[in-house]
Amino acid sequence: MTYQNFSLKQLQALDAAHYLHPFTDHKDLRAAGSRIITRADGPFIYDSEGHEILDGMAGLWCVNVGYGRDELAEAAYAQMKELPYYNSFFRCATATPVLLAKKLAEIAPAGFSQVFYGSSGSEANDTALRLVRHYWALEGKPEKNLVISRKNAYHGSSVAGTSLGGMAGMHAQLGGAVPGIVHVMMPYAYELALPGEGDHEFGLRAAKAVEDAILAAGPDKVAAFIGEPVMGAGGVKIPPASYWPEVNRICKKYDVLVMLDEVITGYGRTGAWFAAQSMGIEADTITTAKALTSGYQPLSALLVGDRIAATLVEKGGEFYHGYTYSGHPVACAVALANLDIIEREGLIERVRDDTGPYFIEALRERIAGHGIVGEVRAIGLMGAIEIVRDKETRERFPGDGAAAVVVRDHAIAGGMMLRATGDTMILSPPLIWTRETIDMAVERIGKALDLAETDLKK
Ligand code: PXG
Repeated sequence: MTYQNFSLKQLQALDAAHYLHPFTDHKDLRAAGSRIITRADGPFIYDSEGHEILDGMAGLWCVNVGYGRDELAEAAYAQMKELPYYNSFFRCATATPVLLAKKLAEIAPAGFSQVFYGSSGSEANDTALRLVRHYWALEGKPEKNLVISRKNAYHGSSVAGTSLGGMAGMHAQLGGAVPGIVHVMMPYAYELALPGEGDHEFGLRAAKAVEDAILAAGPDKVAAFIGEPVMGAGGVKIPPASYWPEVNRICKKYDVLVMLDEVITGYGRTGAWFAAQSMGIEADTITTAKALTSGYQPLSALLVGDRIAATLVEKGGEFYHGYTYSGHPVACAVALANLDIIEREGLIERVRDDTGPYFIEALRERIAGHGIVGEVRAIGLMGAIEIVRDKETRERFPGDGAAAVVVRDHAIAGGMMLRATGDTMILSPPLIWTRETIDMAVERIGKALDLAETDLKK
């Protein structure tokens, strides 16, 4: 049964009848009908009607090596033929996750030599939460179990992921978060800096909120701080340079662990394997998923720092945690082939030295001056465009994010896929983008902004 036998209308009817999509208003979707994406190649996706769309989001922040990589399909095929599955429980292992763990230890920041696998970022953050609490219990401090996070953080959609995250709408539907998680202000200068407050001072103040939360609870009650190096789903919020060093200093001072969520930033996005390296952040766990396989297979890897790993090994006792697909051999085979492509094609160096600097320059020179753009910002190949009614006062359009949806819809109609988060447009393209692809994207975004401005200022 292939989709070619179905018209778009038929597929949309079946979709409406049977498929509950993630993060979707199901009533709204049934009125609009889904766009059906049928194939993809390099930086482009194609829908059932043959429209070619430049994918400014790398799927959902994941397809770092771009589409159409036969090599990854072949790695999966070969592994499936040889051994499609066996578990890593009961003193067993398969070879592929072992070899991938060795590779991850080589590319990870110093002090990370162990890995725990899952199938998604949410699962990896569940693991991270349970692991840091287990760590303190093994150290004889089970009461040191509070985790500090940030408002608007995104750490996944499982119960623990939602609880760790700071999305108000998600919490409202949770009906009871995992206890022992508190949320402090995010390091988002564009909206939260006080009049006259510079970026540097703002970054220190946002970090001080972490210290205040530690002191409010008592340092002997606080297990860890969790944060994305750059808040992704929350709107590519890049903290001031003063923020992370100060958070690190504070966490060290009170012996609070740092759980770094690199589900988006991991595997090249910021111009280094990990943002821990490009941004100089010290961490005890690093959550990774998405671009580990460039989205060709579901896989997550929680990188576990030596401090925690040493305690697990020395103290022993079973850590009652794991998933059927922890260390899935097919997903791990694809990850190995994917990391090989990233390395062989020098994609990280390209982002660091060429396309990353070109990307921010293109946004600054050709987008920042637009009448409805309040700010552009980027790190590596991850960027944001703030949509405002008034550039000077930073006043937003009415409708809480409705304006960004207008921009997005014009962009997609003009062959450019990007995301709208609140009043922010976000971009996180495949790392295979060249200067020419960036030019194409910026031109299409500029046109979408023009059309949106006309609509919005009517
Ligand atoms: N941490 C971070 C930082 C993420 O961005 C997760 C954890 C959870 O990963 P899984 O694989 O469980 O989805 C994510 C996921 C969006 C969007 O709208 C972002 C994510 C997922 C879905 C939508 O930008 N990020």
